[in-house]
Amino acid sequence: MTDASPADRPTTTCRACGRTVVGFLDLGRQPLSDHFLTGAETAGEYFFHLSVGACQGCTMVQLMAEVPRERMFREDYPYYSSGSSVMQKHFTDTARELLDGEATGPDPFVVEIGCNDGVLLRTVHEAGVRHLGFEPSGKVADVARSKGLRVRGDFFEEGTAREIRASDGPADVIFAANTICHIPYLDSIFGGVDALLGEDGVFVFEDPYLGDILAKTSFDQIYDEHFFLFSARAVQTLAARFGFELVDVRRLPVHGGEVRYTIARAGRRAPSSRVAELIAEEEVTGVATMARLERFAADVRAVREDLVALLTRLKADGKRVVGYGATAKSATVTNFCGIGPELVSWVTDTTPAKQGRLTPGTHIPVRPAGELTADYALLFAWNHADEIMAKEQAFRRAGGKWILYVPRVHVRD
Ligand code: DWN
Ligand code: SAH
Repeated sequence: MTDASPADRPTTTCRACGRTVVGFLDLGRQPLSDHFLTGAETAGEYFFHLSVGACQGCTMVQLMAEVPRERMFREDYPYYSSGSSVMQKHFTDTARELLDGEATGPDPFVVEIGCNDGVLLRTVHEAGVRHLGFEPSGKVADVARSKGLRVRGDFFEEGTAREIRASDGPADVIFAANTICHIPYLDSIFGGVDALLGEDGVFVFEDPYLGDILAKTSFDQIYDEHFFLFSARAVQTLAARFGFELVDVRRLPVHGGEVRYTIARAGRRAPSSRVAELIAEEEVTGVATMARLERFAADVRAVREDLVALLTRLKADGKRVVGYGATAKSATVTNFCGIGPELVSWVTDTTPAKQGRLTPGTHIPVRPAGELTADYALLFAWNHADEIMAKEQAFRRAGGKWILYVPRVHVRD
């Protein structure tokens, strides 16, 4: 792939501020990252063009094209948040923190956007605190309901938020994990937050952090669902545009590096020093400058070359390589690198909804987790490396080796 000259780069309109977004990385033709297919479905598979750019006004990094939300978040959306024990603990701890620090009034009300299978709200419910989850994906929402949680099966947006304000009153906390970065229609989100949040309430959300993505070359965080790659500076500008203020940031180790943003109505809370510190750090590393982003794009192409070269060599040597974790992220890696079943025999995954199906675009079979019999396992779920390697020690003892591509392609034996 050759670099386009600046004048040739694609542009679009920023979904955060309306100014011009200039593309810096083209990841090509890509499928829906969470659409695991039956054999019969491969013929009519949906594809879109995945490329990413940065706003020349507010610096927000974002996709250059949108996939309609109903194609992604459907009845059979197959990601279940409780599939990782580390994430279960993370969300139990997060819920306790919100309950202790924010939901302290006489009858507090906690709302979650994208509550999925109830991994966080469960703790809120057990504490006897009034709650509501918004979750448009049918089956995962049903799992949350089976835990006794109150879930509205709709997209959170201004209209649905206003209805809840009218029926339930103001929220003390509106929380979202790995969901706000999925939502291009930010005007409607902030309109909804404005309608539903109490005067002294907080809007707290955590998402993959651009600074970590650049530092680790984790380009697999870019896929249809991840519309925005947030930085503190861009989120601060965004919040201000809607009459809110970024009052705290916290770096988190989960999912390869995230930031939790706390937003309040402008002037209601004194911002912590962490906000200015993180933004200053972003200035030093040049997080959203075109020069840094173009360097990232070059790093991404180098990872592709190294990974394909390694897998091709292993195949020539007669080694069996399997994938570990049929992640949404792996759609970007396999489709961008052209990795199909000839290089990776199958992918193992604990999620029943993915098993017996084929990976999006590249059609690698997904098999249930069982005995890991392979020479090499390509760790697509690298963000859960500690949890997975701890339970797969027999694989290593039997001579199996892990292949990782974050932060660069390497083999761990
Ligand atoms: O933002 C998103 C994040 C939170 O979840 C969504 N857009 C979609 C999804 O992304 P992902 O699929 O890349 O997430 P994970 O958490 O990296 O997916 C892990 C996959 O690996 C799941 O399919 C479960 C599986 N797994 C496994 O087979 N054995 C996970 C663990 C921990 C395991 O031990
Ligand atoms: N919060 C969970 C789930 C993240 S996956 C976690 O961190 O693990 C993203 C979730 O957001 C999906 O379950 C999807 O159905 C949901 N979602 C997407 N757009 C939404 C919207 N506008 N309102 C509410 N939920 C939404």
